Formats: sequence, structure tokens, C-alpha cells
Amino acid sequence: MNITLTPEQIATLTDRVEAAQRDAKAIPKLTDDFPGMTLDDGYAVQMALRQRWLARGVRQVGWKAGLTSKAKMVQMGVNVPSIGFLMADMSRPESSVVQTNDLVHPRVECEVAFVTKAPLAGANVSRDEVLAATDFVLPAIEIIDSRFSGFKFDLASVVADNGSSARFVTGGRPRYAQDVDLPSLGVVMEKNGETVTMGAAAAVMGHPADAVALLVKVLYELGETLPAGSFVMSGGITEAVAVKPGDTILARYQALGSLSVRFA
Ligand code: OOG
Ligand code: MG
Repeated sequence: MNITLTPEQIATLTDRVEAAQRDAKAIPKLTDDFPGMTLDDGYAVQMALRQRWLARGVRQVGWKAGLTSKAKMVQMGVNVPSIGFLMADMSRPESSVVQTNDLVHPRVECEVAFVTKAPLAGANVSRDEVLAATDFVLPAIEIIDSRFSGFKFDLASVVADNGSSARFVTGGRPRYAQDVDLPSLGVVMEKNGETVTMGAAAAVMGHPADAVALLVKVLYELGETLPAGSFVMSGGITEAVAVKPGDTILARYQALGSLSVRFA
């Protein structure tokens, strides 16, 4: 671990991110004030933020991997994947209407999600171990919302902002992982009835289970493990698409059904 910030500085930055998330007010990226901030500093802020959510009595449902596809890395100008925590109150059912007045500048992503039935831990978990520990996979739409002005950030800042996590929608048709050819799984994203982007799940590190393995490795470095029963999102397959009130997003997944979300 390469933590350069003092505990006081970590608390200050946690206050800033927490306020920006709560008030849906964009703030400058954290590295503007703390240019020496490292990736580990970003995770120290994220872990402090997570403790505050837990202290408020919100249940953690799992974790997400992000920046795991080339399309996402190119879009955001970051070339290292990241992780973030997912809490119960971020979850929305299929066909939800998601309010945008408590979000800064939402974007949507199509992802393959995993639900685990056995714990995963360590720096060297394999794709097969992830699949063996997977109960089922299901389609997800993640609604990300960077709290940084212009949706512009660097790795340390976005990690501190919990990987832009805001909401997520699940539904469609859950399947056992062994019944689906995950890398060749196609997804088409439609916005207001028009196709806006499409891809195959192989875009996520060659196989989305590899993104889960990577997430477990990052957790290991943070002194954490992935418990059985975790919900894990493996990262956007395509670039994220901006949405505004009135927009409807439909994600059509091969083999996993469709799910939609509307913005108000
Ligand atoms: C960071 C979050 C990335 C994904 O699936 O790649 C992410 C961002 O782009 O704001 O959730
Ligand atoms: Mg995502």
C-alpha cells in the first residue's frame, strides 16, 4: 500500500465526496488539490466512505469492477480497472423509473452481473474458480454518475468517488454461468427506441469472470474478501451513454433477456 495522505486528509476528502454524492453537486477532481494522491489514497477514501454508509445502517450487497473494457478506458482516459462498493439502496428493479434530480450527470452501461454462492479470496483467483463460485449470472444496467465536473477525472479521484457508482437495475433472465457462452454474449443498448451501442461480453477482459477475479485481487490488497451471496457487476461492455429525464434505455442481452429503465 502506498498511502501518502494523512488520516485527516483522508477524512477531508471523504467529507467532500460524501457531500457531492448527497447533494448531487459536481466538485473538482480531488487531485486538483492533492496532486500527489495515489491509487491507494483513492481506495483509502473509498473505504472510509463505505464505513460511513455501513454506519448509517445501509446493507452492502456486493461490489463492482469498472474500467474493465477498452471502450470504457478509452472513453474515460484511464487504463487501469477499478472497483467500488454496491449498497442495497442503489438497487432498482427492472422497468424502474429512476429520478435524475438527485444525480449530477447520469450515464448508463450494460454489464454482466454475477451472484456468488461461495466465498472468493486471494490474489490469484482463476476464471474457473470464479465460475465455480458463481450461483448465476444476470443482466444489469449500471447508472454511473461521476461527482466530478464534466465527468472528467483521473484514477485516484474516481476510485475515491466509489467508481462513480450511483444506481443499478437488474432483471432479465438469470442463467447458470455454465449454460451461457459468456464471452460471445451480445448486448444491444437502445435509447428511445434507437440502437446507440452494442458489444459482446468478451470486451470485458476477454471474459467477464476475469473481471471478477481481478476484483477479488483488489479486495485482497485492501484486506477484504468476497463473501458468498455477493452481487458483482463486471464492468461496462461498451462506452457509457448519457441520459436525461424522459429517456428510456432498453438493454437486449443475448440469452439473458432484456431489461429497461426510464429516467424522470
Ligand atoms: C467509472 C466507472 C466505470 C464501468 O463499468 O466501467 C464503470 C466511470 O466511468 O465513471 O462503472
Ligand atoms: Mg459500470
